[in-house]
Amino acid sequence: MLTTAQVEHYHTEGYVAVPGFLSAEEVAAFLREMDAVSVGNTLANHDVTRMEMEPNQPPDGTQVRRLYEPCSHYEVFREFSASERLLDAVEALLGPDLVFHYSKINMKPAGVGSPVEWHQDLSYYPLTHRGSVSILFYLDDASVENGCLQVIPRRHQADLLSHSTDGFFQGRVTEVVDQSLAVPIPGEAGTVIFMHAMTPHASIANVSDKPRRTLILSYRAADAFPIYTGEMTYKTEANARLVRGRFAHTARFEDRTFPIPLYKDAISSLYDLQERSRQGEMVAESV
Ligand SMILES: O=C(O)CCC(=O)C(=O)O
Repeated sequence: MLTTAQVEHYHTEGYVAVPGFLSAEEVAAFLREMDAVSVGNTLANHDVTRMEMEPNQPPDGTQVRRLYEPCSHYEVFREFSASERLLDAVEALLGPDLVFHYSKINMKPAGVGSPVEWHQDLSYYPLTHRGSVSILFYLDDASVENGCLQVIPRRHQADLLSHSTDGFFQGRVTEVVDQSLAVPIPGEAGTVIFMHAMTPHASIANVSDKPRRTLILSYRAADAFPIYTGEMTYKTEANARLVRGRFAHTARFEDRTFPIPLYKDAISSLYDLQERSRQGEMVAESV
């Protein structure tokens, strides 16, 4: 359970880190399952419905960038996503009625792990209110060198930063981010970070010789309903399920206006979108 001070830190700073949330046995069980799922996949030949590979490796390279939706596909993660201990912590932040939204594992392999650029999670999936938390579990010791999470504290209550260029969603902040405000959150394996879905965050590429595998789960209050923004809403809602309490019969509204992500093309992930944005592909074509 979270302490009152931890809950307060979350609401004031936009995140709270809790060391030792996972036991060494839980971390080991997760890593075993991830190894079993990843084995045999290569850049040239992998299960595209279950994972994404690091692009900068030879065709027979085996470095996985992301495992999709572990809490829907694999029992050990699914059970964890509905576990009392975790839901008690989420309830302390969001209230008694909780919807599991999505999950993923970012592998950030040693030497090649892709960067994640500054963004706010709600820019991808606007909700009727901001009661949504992204929860990151370090499965390796995470340091600045292997790309631990960085956040900008106390920015979650302001308006959404711009994530668009020429009207098209870029999946990353498109205004200048004051790097001096960034706070890295290193932690040992088993550390969890509860991060408000409006908190700007990023992580650098992993140039170290140690992996930085991170399990990420998102939950929202049951009365935070998705705002329909097109096909991507179906995609981000595909695995949503009530995990505690009751379905909401009333949607709660918070912001009078909220930016809608307009996608230029279908994307496979945040990495794909941010990469295309860096290459300048996600802007209006010239006529
Ligand atoms: O893996 C990370 O460092 C950040 C993850 C993240 O922000 C994301 O996948 O949306």
